[in-house]
Amino acid sequence: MSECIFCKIIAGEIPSQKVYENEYVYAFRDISPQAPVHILVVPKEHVESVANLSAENSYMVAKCFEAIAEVAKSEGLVEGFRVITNSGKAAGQTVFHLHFHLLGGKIMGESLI
Ligand code: DGP
Repeated sequence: MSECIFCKIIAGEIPSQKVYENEYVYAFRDISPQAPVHILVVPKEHVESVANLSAENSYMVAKCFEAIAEVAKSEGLVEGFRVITNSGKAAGQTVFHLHFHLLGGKIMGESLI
């Protein structure tokens, strides 16, 4: 059985506040929100981070971004939103299953792009 927290969330072994799901993608509210809307969008297939993407598995990034566009709309983020992914410890990645932070519901500063 996988020891990955996000694999367990996707499998329903750890509870989460699901906001979206399809064949490829699962999206749920971050446990420690950094903005009024803070949703994690993750591919169902386990890959550690952007550093582990290749021509074989990069389709999952497109699937995640298609989901992000839908979720941003359903969350009412019409004024804009930010998408962040951390790749590796030095970037602040703490869960080693590729994920995109969808942040919105407040005016974002210009720091850190
Ligand atoms: P990162 O630092 O980019 O690896 O982000 C990991 C995020 O995952 C962090 O914002 C907190 C969130 N997180 C960690 N464990 C859980 C959990 O069990 N449930 C939920 N909903 N979020 C979690």
